[in-house]
This record gives sequence, structure tokens and C-alpha cells, in this order.
Amino acid sequence: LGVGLADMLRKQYGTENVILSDIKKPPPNVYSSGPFVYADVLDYKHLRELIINNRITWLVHYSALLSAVGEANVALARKINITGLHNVLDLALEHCLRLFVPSTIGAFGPSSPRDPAPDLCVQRPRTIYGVSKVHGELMGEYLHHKYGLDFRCLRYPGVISVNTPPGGGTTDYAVQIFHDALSTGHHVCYLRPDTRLPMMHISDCHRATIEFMQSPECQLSLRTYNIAAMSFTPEEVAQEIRKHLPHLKVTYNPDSVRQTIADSWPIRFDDSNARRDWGWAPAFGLEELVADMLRSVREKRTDEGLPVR
Ligand code: AKB
Repeated sequence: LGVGLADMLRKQYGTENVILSDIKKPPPNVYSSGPFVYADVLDYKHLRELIINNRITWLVHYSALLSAVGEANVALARKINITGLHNVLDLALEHCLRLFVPSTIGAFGPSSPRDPAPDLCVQRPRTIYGVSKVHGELMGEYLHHKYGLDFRCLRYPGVISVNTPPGGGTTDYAVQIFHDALSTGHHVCYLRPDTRLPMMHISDCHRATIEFMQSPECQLSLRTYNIAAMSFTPEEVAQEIRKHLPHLKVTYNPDSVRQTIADSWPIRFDDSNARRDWGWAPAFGLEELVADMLRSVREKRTDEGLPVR
């Protein structure tokens, strides 16, 4: 997520004014596209040094273990998603930063309204990922109200991108299906065919984040907003892909961990507050998303010298 967002921000604010960071060595194109530094969210002193030495004013905090991988490693998820977030919150407060932290459809649970889930309702998620995200929403809002921290949070749907490989989430099938459609022509889906979840094209997600970060504070009636674009099931996305690749075969082999997570999440997001307060409007529906993903995955596979259907 971070690389694409940095590219968009660099176009508006200048290449040198946007610094990307990770604990992992990025691909060579990341080094050549602008400043990159090593940063570990668990290393408070080093983060402080980076903020001071680079005169940072905005911080976008993406580090987190996602829903399915978090369940497989709860201790690590707690460390990265909660301890890491506390470091970032403290530093943002100390240095008067504008802070963006994404939340997710995963911040809701089986007792939340599912169709649609509004911004304000019961939130009792059953994953460590969801618990950490609710904690982040509440901590950020608390620090905003008590000390004036400029905390901003969007609840993302499943984000679909060609450049971000599936990374331990519950919505990952909706990325993998495009790669499978263009390679083997066969996708084995770990969710039932009728599992409906909110989803969004990556470029809408980046644009929402930037537009929200740029909104004047006086326009924001909330600090945490749902954003929506579309909701679909595995069967529906497969049908849409078949309009381009009629031979796509999908078989269903539901995984109990991910199916249980998906069944506890909203089917649809109510994003009316985001639309009203800061003008949120998605550009991609299912049809546009599928056409764009097939084009981008095809291009990527061709560049990598891989066969394409
Ligand atoms: C996940 O599936 O865990 C994430 C999310 C919806 O937050 N993609």
C-alpha cells in the first residue's frame, strides 16, 4: 500500500518530501523512485530520530499483521499492531504530526450491524487484528479530544492491488483470483461462493487517503470514517472475470479460520458521513476493477517474462 500512496503524494508534494520506510529491503525501483529509510515501529528512539532529522510533519502508519496471519501469530500481532501503534501515537503527539492510521472492515464483529455497517455502532471483533484496530481508533480519538492530536483514520474495505501481493488477509482471494485467472486458469477459493465483503480498488483507496488527509479539520465531524466502493462475492467476481476469460474455473474449499472471520464482518459499509463531510466518491465499480486488474496483472506477468493466458 505504501509505495503507491508515496508515488501519488510525491506527484503533489515533490519526490524529496515523501519518505518511504520498511523493515524489509524493497525492490530496486523503490530506491530509485525517491527517499527510502529503514524504520522499525518497535524502535521508538530510532523513529524519533527519523522524525526530527527529516522534519516530518505527516505520518502514515501502515505497519500491521492482517486478520488471518494475526490469528496464526497473536503475540507478534499484539506487538506490531498495538505496541507499534503506541510508539507512533506518542511520537505524533510529541512532534505535532498529522497522523493517519488505517482501520478496516475487520474492526467490526458478529454483533455489529452487517448490511450496512455504519460509522458508529457496536464493535466487538473476534480477531486480534480487529481488536488492535478498534484499540487504535479509540486511542487516536482519545488523544485527539484530550490533547488535540490531529489523528485521522479510515476504515478500509478489502483493498485490491496488483502490486501488493496477498499478505495474510481474509480478502486476499480477491487479488489471487486475478493471478490464477491469467496463469493456470484455475482458482481454489478459501471462502464460500456467496461470501459478500466490501472491496475497493487500490487507486480509490490511495485517493481517499490523500483527500481525507488534505481536508481542513473544520470539515471533519468524525476522526474515523468508513469508506466504501463496492461489495461482491467470490462467485460474482469470477463471473465478471469470465466476461474476459470465459474458461476461468473456480473451486471452493472453505478454510474454517478465514470463513469464520469473513462471516463476522460487514457485508456492506455505510460511508455516507465520508461522502458528506469531505466529498468521498469512489471511481471504480466491479466492472472497472476487473478490467483494470486483468490489464495490470497481464502487463506485470509479461514484464516478468511469465506466460499469460
Ligand atoms: C484483511 O483481510 O485482513 C484485510 C482487511 C480487510 O483489513 N485485507
